[in-house]
Amino acid sequence: MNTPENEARDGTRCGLVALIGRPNVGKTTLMNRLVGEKLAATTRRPHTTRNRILGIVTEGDDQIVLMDTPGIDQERTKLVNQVLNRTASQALADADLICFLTEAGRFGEGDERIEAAIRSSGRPALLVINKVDRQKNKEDLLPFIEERMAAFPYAGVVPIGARRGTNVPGLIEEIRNHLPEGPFLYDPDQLSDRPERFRAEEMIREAMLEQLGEEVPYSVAVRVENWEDAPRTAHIDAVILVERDSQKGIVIGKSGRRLKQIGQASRHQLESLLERKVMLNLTVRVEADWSRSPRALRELGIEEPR
Ligand SMILES: Nc1nc2c(ncn2[C@@H]2O[C@H](COP(=O)(O)OP(=O)(O)OP(=O)(O)O)[C@@H](O)[C@H]2O)c(=O)[nH]1
Ligand SMILES: [Mg+2]
Repeated sequence: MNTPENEARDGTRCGLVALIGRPNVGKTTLMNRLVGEKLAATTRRPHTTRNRILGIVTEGDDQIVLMDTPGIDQERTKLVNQVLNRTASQALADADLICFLTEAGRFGEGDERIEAAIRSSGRPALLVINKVDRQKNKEDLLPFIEERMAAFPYAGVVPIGARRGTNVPGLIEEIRNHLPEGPFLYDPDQLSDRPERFRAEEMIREAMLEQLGEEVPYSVAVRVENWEDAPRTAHIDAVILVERDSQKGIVIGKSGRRLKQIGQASRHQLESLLERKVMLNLTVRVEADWSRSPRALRELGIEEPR
């Protein structure tokens, strides 16, 4: 039937756009910025992102489906790392367009390896140079861009500052120019493939990682176990899963002070996400070696692709 609504949908463009790069280059910061909401945790530590998360940006007749991925890393001893790398590789294979994130002035061996993976994927790619605020002399970017263009035929090069949003509209424009024609994959109002519960877990995890710095390995997970919505308050029970008693002690801190701080910071974030009061009951539990167990990975939404 040719209703006005159907007609409006003719000529749409839609594509899967993978955000790929080393740990800590700012992929999730960029996704949150592009979508305009905090969908997932970002921290100053590497290995913050643990699964593929979709962020959806719909503008006019264009829909950009962003795939945030775990940073690609060399260390492959732990199952959790292997799964992370595979998740990122799968995103490469699925993408219509790749945004390869690098840091201004910091292109190393890890980046070269990723560039090689992009080459063998055969997909078109944009070189996105993030953290330009850190680059004192912007002219220094020019020889770098020349070098990269000589190494790989990027479809475009876009310097940005994801944290402050510098040139992010320019990046959106560039991505839109490379979208294939096709129908929208998601409802135009939808921002992510993840439910609110996941976003809540991410906020608690972010608060925890920020509070703990390097003291606890990233194999710490958060699980929301119960969630009840009252008219103006959400009651949320969440547990922080750690692998060892010693880690439990670190998270709880002296006379419970750490856990209290994590709880306060998370509650604050959750209240602005949910736009209502939040009663958060946060506990810590030891679940030995969860990061080595495929079952636990699946339970936590860290899929193990074939
Ligand atoms: N100076 C500066 N810092 C930034 C910028 N964008 C992101 N960052 C910071 O870089 C750090 C890492 O950001 P994330 O978004 O978590 O990085 P990621 O690539 O998703 O990292 P993984 O998930 O671990 O792979 C955070 O402290 C961000 O605030 C930027 O434009 N400028
Ligand atoms: Mg991330």
